[in-house]
Amino acid sequence: MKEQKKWWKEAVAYQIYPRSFKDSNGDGIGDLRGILEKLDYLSYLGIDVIWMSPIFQSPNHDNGYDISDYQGIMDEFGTMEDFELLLKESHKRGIKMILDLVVNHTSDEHPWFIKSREAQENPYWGYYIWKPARDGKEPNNWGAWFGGSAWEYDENREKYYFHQFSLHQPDLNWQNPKVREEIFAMMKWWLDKGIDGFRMDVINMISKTEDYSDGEQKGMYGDLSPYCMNGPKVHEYLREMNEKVLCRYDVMTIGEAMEASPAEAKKYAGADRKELNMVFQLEHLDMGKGKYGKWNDKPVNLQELKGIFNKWQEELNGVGWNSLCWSNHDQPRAVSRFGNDGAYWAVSAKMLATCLHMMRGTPFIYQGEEIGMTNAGFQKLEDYRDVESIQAYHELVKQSGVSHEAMMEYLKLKSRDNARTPMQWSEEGQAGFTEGSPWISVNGNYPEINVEKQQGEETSILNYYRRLIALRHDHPVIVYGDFCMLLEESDTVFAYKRILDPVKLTVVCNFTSQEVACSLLSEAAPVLISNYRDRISGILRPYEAVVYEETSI
Ligand code: TEU
Ligand code: CA
Repeated sequence: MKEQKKWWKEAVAYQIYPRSFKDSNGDGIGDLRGILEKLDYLSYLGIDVIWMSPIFQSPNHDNGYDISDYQGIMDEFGTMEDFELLLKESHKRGIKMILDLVVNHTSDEHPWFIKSREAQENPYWGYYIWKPARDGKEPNNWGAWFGGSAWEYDENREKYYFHQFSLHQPDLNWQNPKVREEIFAMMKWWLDKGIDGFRMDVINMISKTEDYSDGEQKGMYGDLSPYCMNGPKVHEYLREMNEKVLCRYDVMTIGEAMEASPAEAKKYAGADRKELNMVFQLEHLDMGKGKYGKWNDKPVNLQELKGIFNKWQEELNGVGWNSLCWSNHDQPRAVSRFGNDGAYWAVSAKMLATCLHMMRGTPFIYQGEEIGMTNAGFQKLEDYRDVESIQAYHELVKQSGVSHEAMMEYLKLKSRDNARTPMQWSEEGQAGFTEGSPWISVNGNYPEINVEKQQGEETSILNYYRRLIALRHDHPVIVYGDFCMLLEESDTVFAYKRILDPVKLTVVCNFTSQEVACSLLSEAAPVLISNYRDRISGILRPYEAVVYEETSI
């Protein structure tokens, strides 16, 4: 089937976590003026779209994913004028801007929730999910994603409200048409300001089943996923959103869809479904869960990783569109997790980039990935800022008997704060991120790993990303070619073909720190890009990646 051409299929996106990107006024917190200062850097990198994590008013229990005013800019980030200027300046450079739409829940300081918890009945009572106690306790055993029960008692209403995330993030009641109307109006307001789309936070969790019975016991609490993920009305709501809002604009929409299968993804992002353009499937990032969920030190299993990518590439072929990412603000750093942040740091970062950027789908680069930023390396619990990490520490160490040492190791490997240390701009103090004291410590390796240094080195990771991005823009096969896995059985090499007649790409990546023999290496085929300067016949060196481009006549 011939793929329909769309700008968002041809784009490379870049995710900014504003709090940690660039501080313009010395208060230690990144802000919109800081992003403005770095727009020329993003132009130089060559990306087409910026996705900004939430910039709205928020008490910041979850760094902006708890919104108290959807139409106001967070004071620490700047003003609406700053935003308008940033949008204008981005557009001037041909860069589009998408915002984070967080509408599964609001902050508990949102005026809707403040009204909703009043004792006196009012229209906002029905904006959130309230249930009476069961035997004087929580309505059921569901546990929240960030630890603890998913229910919080409110004395005014003498009921419990439901929150899938922290207790400061009550879930909105999407069943209420008024709630949907408010959200749709807010979306239009932003789109009319000229933004180019939305990344939709946990959008597959907005519809809950009617069934509020206990979930399967997992650790201390019951599992709420079957009751809240891909719920009965989620597609109805998204079609309504599309019909009332999205279809009127030429925008890019990506729904975050945790634990969604390709079959589900086809419903959210099927070309004919009139819902979203694509989803963030996080299956490869969710790999390796154990008894305590993601909190463990299991190594990455390459076979499993390949299997997941293969499945998504194949199943969405011709019917939906993939997004591609190695990490985001919720994940460890890609090079630390999937590559090697020691001896093979640069070469493995480039290999990972090659492997992802040559696949079919829209790539998302998470800030700092393009210079190979690594995990934070925090030694003390006090270094962490993330609500999920801190709550998990307390729950697992104090209540489940995990040792302090083990948990500190798990945090080093998996904490979301690994991705949230300040962007490393230069070798100046605080990595050139701030002139003050940063809200979270900078990674101590900034004198070696920073933008300024890599701008000056032809063979840097940064310059390699620039080439990959440019290649996607010039080579339709990278965007629209069919995907076909090669060497499926190999547990060292990740290889695939991309075909758009008459052009064929062969992508070969060694995921190990060993030399491996590989039958796909060719002496004759022209090399499109590689992270090694030369080639050894029949052998891939540690983390070597090579892409061949052949044209049949
Ligand atoms: O993330 C969805 C989500 O469930 C993540 O919290 C994920 O489970 C976890 O981070 C992996 O350890 C979105 C946002 O991306 C995240 O930053 C928010 O905290 C969350 O929703 C609530 O809005
Ligand atoms: Ca600031």
